[in-house]
Amino acid sequence: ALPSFKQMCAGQAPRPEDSNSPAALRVLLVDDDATMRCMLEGVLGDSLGHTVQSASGGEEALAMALQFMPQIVITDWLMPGMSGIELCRALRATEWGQTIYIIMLTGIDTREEVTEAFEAGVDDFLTKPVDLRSLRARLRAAWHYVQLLEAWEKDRAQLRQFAAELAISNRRLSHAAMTDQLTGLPNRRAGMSELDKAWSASGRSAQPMAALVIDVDHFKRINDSYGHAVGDQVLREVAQTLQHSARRDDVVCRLGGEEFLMVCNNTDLRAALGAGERLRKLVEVLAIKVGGHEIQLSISVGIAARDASMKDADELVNAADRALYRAKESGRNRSCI
Ligand code: GH3
Ligand code: MG
Ligand code: MG
Ligand code: MG
Repeated sequence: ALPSFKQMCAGQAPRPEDSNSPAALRVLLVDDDATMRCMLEGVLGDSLGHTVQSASGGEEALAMALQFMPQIVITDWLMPGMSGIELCRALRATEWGQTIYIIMLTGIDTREEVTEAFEAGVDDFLTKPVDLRSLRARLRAAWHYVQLLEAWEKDRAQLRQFAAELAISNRRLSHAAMTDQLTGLPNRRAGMSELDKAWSASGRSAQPMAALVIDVDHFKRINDSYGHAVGDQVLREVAQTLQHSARRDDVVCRLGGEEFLMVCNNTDLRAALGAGERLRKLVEVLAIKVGGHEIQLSISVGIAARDASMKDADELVNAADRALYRAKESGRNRSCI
């Protein structure tokens, strides 16, 4: 015979508000027997202080579980419609149902059936008539499981957050490592990497490519006449002009000082010379206004296109450097190949 509701409530049940007792759990009760549901609701809810919902069958329980997200399911085995064991399998087949602590509470109790229940995924097995001392003891085990699970989920969420922040800061760092502080252009390292990429692509596609090395003429004079800060501003303006006039396929970087590199994909010597002259003329007509001064300047451009004699991208840049030297030697403000 089942103990009366009053008898059960008289038990020394730990309540969530006691500091040493389990916090309230979300418990879903599943039993086709209304008396049983009522009795367990009384014990678990009123007496132990858990949050309880109950269902009279497997299908109803499954639908409820989706809304209620129980931490513990206590289910009967034999019910009309979906049985407790089928409910258990259905829950375990979902992602959210994997971690629910399932207690089978049933009159069925042969050795094989107990095994079958565990095979279906239950975590604990209790037989009717329910012994409340045993139920409380097993709920304590369930509670420990829920605590560990929640701690683990919290750690995992923190770890995910940490990984996301790390990824953002890594992206920032690698962007900073590839960017020139003064001009915002790709720096030498980034430029050389673009050059290598372009070199490989042109090797694969058999398309031409070219490199332009650009140097501001008599830049030292600008620093000497107007100061370093004005010199910096002039470099920013020149960098912007170069970048804005570059085509989509071109990459402009600051090699250092007042020297820039433009990597031109799919560009032959003739087109590269056209590009160099265009840049040179753009800079020639610039009138940069800084600190009350209007500064005019020019650039020299050394140009080289990839040819069969070159074995790597360094040779291409060296050829462009030699062309730049010729441009300087022959009077500056010009493009040389
Ligand atoms: P040339 O026509 O032969 O290229 O003459 P130049 O004066 O431009 O060449 P040089 O290499 O003698 O001088 C380059 C100057 O650029 C010297 C250096 O102080 C200055 N410089 C290098 N980096 C920076 C920078 O970041 N900011 C400023 N303001 N000046 C820089
Ligand atoms: Mg039943
Ligand atoms: Mg210079
Ligand atoms: Mg220089």
